[in-house]
Amino acid sequence: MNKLLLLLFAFMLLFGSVKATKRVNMTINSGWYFHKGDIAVSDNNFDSKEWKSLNLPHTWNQYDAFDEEPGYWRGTCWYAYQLRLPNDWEGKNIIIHFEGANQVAEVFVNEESVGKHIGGYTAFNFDITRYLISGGKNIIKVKLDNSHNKDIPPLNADFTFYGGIYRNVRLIVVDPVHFNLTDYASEGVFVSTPDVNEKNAKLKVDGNIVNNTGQNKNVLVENTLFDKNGNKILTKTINLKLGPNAITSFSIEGMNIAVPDLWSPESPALYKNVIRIIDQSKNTWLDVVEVPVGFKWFSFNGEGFFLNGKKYKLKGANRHQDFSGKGNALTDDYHINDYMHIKSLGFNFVRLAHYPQSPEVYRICNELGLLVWTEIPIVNEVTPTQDFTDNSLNMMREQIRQTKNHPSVILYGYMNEILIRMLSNSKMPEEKRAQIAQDTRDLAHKLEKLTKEEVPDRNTVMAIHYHEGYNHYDVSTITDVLGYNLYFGWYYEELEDLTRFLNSEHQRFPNRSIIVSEYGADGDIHNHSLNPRPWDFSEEYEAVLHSSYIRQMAALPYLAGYALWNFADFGAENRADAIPFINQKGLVNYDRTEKDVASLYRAAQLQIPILYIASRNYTLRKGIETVAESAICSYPVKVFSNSKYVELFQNNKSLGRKSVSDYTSEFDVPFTDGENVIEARDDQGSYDRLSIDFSIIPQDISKWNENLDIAVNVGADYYYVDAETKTVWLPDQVYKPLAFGRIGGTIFEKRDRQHKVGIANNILGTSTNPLFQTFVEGLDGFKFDVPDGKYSVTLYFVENNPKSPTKDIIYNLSGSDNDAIPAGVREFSISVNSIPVINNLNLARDYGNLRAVQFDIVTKATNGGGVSVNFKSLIGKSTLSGIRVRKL
Ligand code: GCB
Repeated sequence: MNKLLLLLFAFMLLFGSVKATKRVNMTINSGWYFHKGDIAVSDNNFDSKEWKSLNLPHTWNQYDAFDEEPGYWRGTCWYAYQLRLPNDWEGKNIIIHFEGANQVAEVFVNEESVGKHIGGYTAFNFDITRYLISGGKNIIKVKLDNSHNKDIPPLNADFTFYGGIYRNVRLIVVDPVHFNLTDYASEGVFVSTPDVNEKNAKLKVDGNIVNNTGQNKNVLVENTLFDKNGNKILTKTINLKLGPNAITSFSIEGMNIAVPDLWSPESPALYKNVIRIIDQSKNTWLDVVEVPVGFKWFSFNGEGFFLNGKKYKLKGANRHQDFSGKGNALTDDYHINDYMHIKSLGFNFVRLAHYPQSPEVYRICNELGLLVWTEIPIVNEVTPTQDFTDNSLNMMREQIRQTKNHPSVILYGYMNEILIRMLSNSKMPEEKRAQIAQDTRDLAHKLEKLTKEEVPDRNTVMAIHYHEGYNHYDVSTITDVLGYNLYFGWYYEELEDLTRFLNSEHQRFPNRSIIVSEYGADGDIHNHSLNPRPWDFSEEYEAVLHSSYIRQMAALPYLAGYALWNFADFGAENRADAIPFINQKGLVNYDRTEKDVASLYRAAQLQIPILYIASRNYTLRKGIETVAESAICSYPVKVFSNSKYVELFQNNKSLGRKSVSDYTSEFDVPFTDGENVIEARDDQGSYDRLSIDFSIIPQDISKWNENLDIAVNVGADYYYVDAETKTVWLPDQVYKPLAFGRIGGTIFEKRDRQHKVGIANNILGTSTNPLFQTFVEGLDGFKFDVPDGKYSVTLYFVENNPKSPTKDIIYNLSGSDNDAIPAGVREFSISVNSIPVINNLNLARDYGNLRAVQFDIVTKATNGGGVSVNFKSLIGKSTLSGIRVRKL
């Protein structure tokens, strides 16, 4: 067509003489049926109790991934939906689009299979037009299986693989001539910005058009770019001949934008690119797609990351896609809220760990200004089969085609700690290792090649763990950027080893582009410590670790950036820490309420004044008087701030002004019994306030009369507040006259990793893991020098004997010699104030391993003798996890 005709056509469009056949794109999430377990495709017995009505998003592992039973249900389930076609869809093409279903889905329409999809984290769709009956009721069914499958990544990982149709399902209704939606469930149109600088930007559009009519078609493809205010910047139109029942590709180039408004996290300027298919003969728009465009350029090298010509530090958070009580079945609002929350803490970067996330996530990141690392879930190890390779490559291609239109995406990743299984198996022969490394490299090279072909304008990345093996086996040199998941001061070594290690890697590999792709500590808002250490799960240690990392990483100029682990706590079925089945390295809890560290990042990263009194979740405190009879307990209070000085007040009295370092200042506060109003002010005019209800325990408890209640978390060095009962559990201590404490015994030190006391197991029959996970063995007694009176004494026990996982295991107890007896083979008797109360307590035999056992005993203290609990070992060592004495 000549220019004149094009002009004429544009004129007609302007004055509305061109009709638009609108594309319909809508969710069909409501009114599905669900059947747990496999059935025949012909089972339409939706009224039976085997089928349950529900709305999507849905997962069948919402609850069982968090109950005491090991594992969660993995197998085949069915979903069904009854679809009636409106009359005006006659003659249209109908595509059913799944944003994500975990993990192998087969879709049926009216009992005919329309296709199968492998992989739980990418979208897929099918053109179901020819299977549908117009005017009648159509039954769509999805057979979905989340069984473990050695050929589908992820094979195993530290997160729960919830099964279900856990994202939106959509119907897309289009003219038979439309952009190709079934090209790996992409939009069928790909917009790129091949060359951008401050003065000029180039825009390019590629795509495929499906012509499902039996005739040749002459169409126009019109591309229009609008700026953020809706002003039209340019239009370019091309002619295209579409063969009958064929897919035709097109490309529109030569579009230049002078002085583009650049996209960056600080100023996420988005243009809108509208691409239309116009049927010349009928003056009709046949299909239209809108794609956001952000003009920017970026690069990674050994000196760091550069955005729009300037050095730029990526400050990021990883994020998993599940939520308390819901598993991964989240509506879009949950996703949007998370990324708004991340942005509000001053981050400019996110790693979508460990899998592609909902389409809404990428869209919101474009808008908010969050740079994105997206990855496919090849975690821990690969299977050396052709199917695993094919599935991985397919997932990567799906991920890329589905997300490459998003300007926020800069990094495509494909492996996480991929040698960890092999490298942590010290017994594996070298030959086997070399083979695994070779298989892993082969797959990585294939994924690398595919990614470079698909998105030459983005960078590739993988995340490795702290092990020289990645260099040794040449896995660390494959991607453009290397992410290091580093847990110094948590799983290994000390906090300051971070700098030492990164500097040495940078010196050895000066051209390597490095991101710290994970770091963090588990923190529970119910555990609080005056001497925070790794694995006490205290909020205080979590803050200590992050504060150290923030300081160290800010001083490493070559570091491209970081992404902490993790924005939020998340479901991880194999964990049994303070809260079982949850990885608690979040800045926010599983329900997104904040932990202290969230505000530490606010102070460190936001350019606005921040002042925050820390340990904010710890408003109910107890402590022993610092000086006898002073009725005062000195207790540190930290304040996070980005000002120079902070002044702290307690009940209106100034405690002085202190300088801030590492965004923190610390005060010693002389807490008094009752309400303590703590106020902070800084030199930026900010103010914060926290009311703390403090109960002082006298050093000499022998005259304590009112509300005497002493609860001791035996074996623990931190305070623990029971979330439900609000009982404050004090740290363990050794008995001194006039006070309380244990007599004899040693704290059990055998968490399965460094620095730890206690055990990292879920305790059955209780929701208070931290009370039971620490304990003392071999103790002789526990004494409280309380005044005369009536008391309730509660004793808490747990058996920890990995060899006795079930009740009623018969031990050969004959001829036992104490030292040779494994933990758990024990029998002891307890007397309270000389009265035998529990005889021959054999926890393993009578209650089984790892079950919370509790006895409440009523006793009387007379003649100044206090409450005295005595342990007599009969076999092995006595044990005690907690003790509480309450005045009745
Ligand atoms: C890692 C893994 C991540 C885990 C995390 C942890 O290195 O990449 O999936 O959740 O450590 O908390 O241990």
